[in-house]
Amino acid sequence: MIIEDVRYRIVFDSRGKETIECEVEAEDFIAIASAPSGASTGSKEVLAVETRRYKEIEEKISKALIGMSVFDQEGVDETLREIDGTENFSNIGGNFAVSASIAVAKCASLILEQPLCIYLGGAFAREIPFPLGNVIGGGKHAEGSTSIQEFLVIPVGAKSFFEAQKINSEVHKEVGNLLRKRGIFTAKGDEGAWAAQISDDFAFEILSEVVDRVEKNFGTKIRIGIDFAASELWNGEKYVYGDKKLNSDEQINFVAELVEKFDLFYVEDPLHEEDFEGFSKLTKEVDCMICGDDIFVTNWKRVEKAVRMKSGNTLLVKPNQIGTLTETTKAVKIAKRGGYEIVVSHRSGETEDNYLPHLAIAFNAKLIKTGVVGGERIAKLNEMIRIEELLRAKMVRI
Ligand code: 2PG
Ligand code: MG
Repeated sequence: MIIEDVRYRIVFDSRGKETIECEVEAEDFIAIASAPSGASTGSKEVLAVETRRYKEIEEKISKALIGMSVFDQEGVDETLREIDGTENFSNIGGNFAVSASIAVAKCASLILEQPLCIYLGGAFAREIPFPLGNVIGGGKHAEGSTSIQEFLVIPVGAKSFFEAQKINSEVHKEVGNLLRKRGIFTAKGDEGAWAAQISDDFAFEILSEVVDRVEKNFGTKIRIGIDFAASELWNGEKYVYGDKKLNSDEQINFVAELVEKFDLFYVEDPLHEEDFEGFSKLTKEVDCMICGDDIFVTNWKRVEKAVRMKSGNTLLVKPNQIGTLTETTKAVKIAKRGGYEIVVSHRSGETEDNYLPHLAIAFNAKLIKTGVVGGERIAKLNEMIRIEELLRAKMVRI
């Protein structure tokens, strides 16, 4: 069962930007995986290299991987690291590495005629994560809209993934209707969330009103979450929200107040990417999922530090932040051992690839963050509906 060929091609992502996909061939099976891309990236993420270098990199990677066992995921990932030779994949690119790493796993699961989630360790998976739906967005995903990057909803009372996604879609639609009714022009940001020239306070007001209404209609509890993407708000000294500027302690108080006022279920990147101490302080203060994205960048060394310092209680998992499935899995294991919850996440620039829900099942994630609308987001949500049917799984207890 050896890898017979590894090929790359340039394709496009949901922002219309070039990205690469990798094709791995073994035993007459061909698997394809592509690399997503972020807009609010952490500075410690591995780097994506330019797509125009694909022929040269294809030659390097295929030379190294052809002849290896398609089932030797760790060996493949170590080889990708070796031929790159840098800490941040600046040589062959995290985008080339992650697409090869995932395509190899997909190819192995095809040969075994197993769903990817089962191949990756989900044989005992009987739980489906809740969808974390982005309904109002700003920051780097829609400049001119809210300062907070994402206003999210979690239908914590839903009985199935299908029902949960139905509720998230309804909230999304109703938020759009309410904004229009109030005479506010809206468009969609990179992840399909509503973008409008409104303040964060107003976004909370609109969202709370809609959540109350949809909760009543469905008879199902819905909670709110946010992604501050605070590194983008941090100017080196303060967090900048238009005219308002907050220092670290003020930001912690502000976040704690929001958690209290809106009964927030989930807060991502409330502080900038180097503030492990701030994460630790806030986590102690609030009863809420405090999730690290830019601060952890799916890097097990940073997760180890976080666990040691009790910085946050939830790990955001984005394989392209670290470049290989093996290292992604290692970060997840360390986080879980430290008592952290797992949230598997898309990027703002995505393709139609649908491996993400498989990872969420294999890692027994509590939430999957993959938007609410838009073809590239729906590709993942619909795949989770298929997985739910296949596993006859129940929602994670929340
Ligand atoms: C985030 C992500 C996805 P990006 O900040 O969590 O929502 O955005 O891919 O732009 O980093
Ligand atoms: Mg984030």
